[in-house]
Amino acid sequence: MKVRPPTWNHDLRDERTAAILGAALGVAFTVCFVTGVISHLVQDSSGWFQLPARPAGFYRVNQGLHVAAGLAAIPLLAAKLWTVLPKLFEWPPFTSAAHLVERLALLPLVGGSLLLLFTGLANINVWRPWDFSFRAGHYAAAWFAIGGLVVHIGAKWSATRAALRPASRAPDLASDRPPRVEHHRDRRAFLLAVFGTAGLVTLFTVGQTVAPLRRLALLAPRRPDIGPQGFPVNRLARSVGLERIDIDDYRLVVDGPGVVAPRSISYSELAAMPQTSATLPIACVEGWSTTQTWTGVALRDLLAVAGARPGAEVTLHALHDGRQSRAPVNPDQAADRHMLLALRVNGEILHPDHGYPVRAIGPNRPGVHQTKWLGRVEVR
Ligand SMILES: Nc1nc2c(c(=O)[nH]1)N[C@H]1C(S)=C(S)[C@@H](COP(=O)(O)O)O[C@H]1N2
Ligand SMILES: [Mo]
Repeated sequence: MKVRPPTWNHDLRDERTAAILGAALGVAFTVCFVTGVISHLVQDSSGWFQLPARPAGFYRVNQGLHVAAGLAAIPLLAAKLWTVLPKLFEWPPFTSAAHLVERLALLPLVGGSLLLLFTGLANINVWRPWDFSFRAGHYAAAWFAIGGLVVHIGAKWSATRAALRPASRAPDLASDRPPRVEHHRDRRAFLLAVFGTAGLVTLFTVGQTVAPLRRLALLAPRRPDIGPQGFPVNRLARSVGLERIDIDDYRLVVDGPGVVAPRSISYSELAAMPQTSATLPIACVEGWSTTQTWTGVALRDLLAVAGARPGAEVTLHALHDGRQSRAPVNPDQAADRHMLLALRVNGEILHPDHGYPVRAIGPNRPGVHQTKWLGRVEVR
């Protein structure tokens, strides 16, 4: 005789419920994986993979999808784990070599998924209770999870397809009793609650990047319309000691082996150069974005003044050191007329927290590359 806690026999723990939740998670994880790999490669400045400047909003959509799909996956994963929990206590633990492989793949799949959702959620809330690099750790966990997922899908493909057939009368996972009629009603209510929760999580967070829904972004870590000059700030000028800059001493240096005439340009000289305006988003890797109209000197105009060779690789340097103080500009973006060194936003001089005196802002760049408090443009 087998002894189990009574809830182990819950009717909702059947193949069909598990299959429906699994299929939804498969979609969410695939979206997260593809968008995540793109974002990772884009941030890897040495990388072979470089985003073109156009379409200007691609990265914003990529990252909005990444974070939205990850957030929606949290209730889905919780429900899925609850549904299959009895299986983890199955005895004997495996019955064949194939079964053993399938079960071992659950370790990276479940472990990796939990790690991804936890670190992702913590990171977008700017809470980092670990000492590894978030990006490296999150990326490594993604490969574990996706490896486990591929094995899992391979092992479960036909069973899942069978369980998803409309007339499926899949047996209870944990007992041999035939399903009851009410069972289907209960399952529908359970799935409605789970997908409803995922939907509400999306509705109350996605306004951080989908402007028309911004008033509903009640669960989002950042409200897209709150902050100096009407949009948010993570990194304050105070935190890098740049809240007061002596503008008469300020110089933007343009140098490096890629220029024939290195320059050191004052703020008033920059303001006297031809000004270009562009409406462009800051699209943070954390999934929030804000679109503003920026005005300043086009990078390509500045490069022309310094006699940069065409196709040069540019690195932007902030006036501070450390985290996020440098960013690459690839040749396609450097040649774009809207790759700006902005002095103004919506007509106003930049607030110190938005990078006064000069910040980078260009099309299709991750937020972390839109360097604030620019001090140097290095050309190679
Ligand atoms: N110099 C500098 N520029 C920076 C950052 C920074 O920490 N230092 N943060 C970047 C990030 S991650 C984003 S998303 C955008 C907007 O960040 P903010 O919210 O701190 O303004 O600016 C970018 N520019
Ligand atoms: Mo960011």
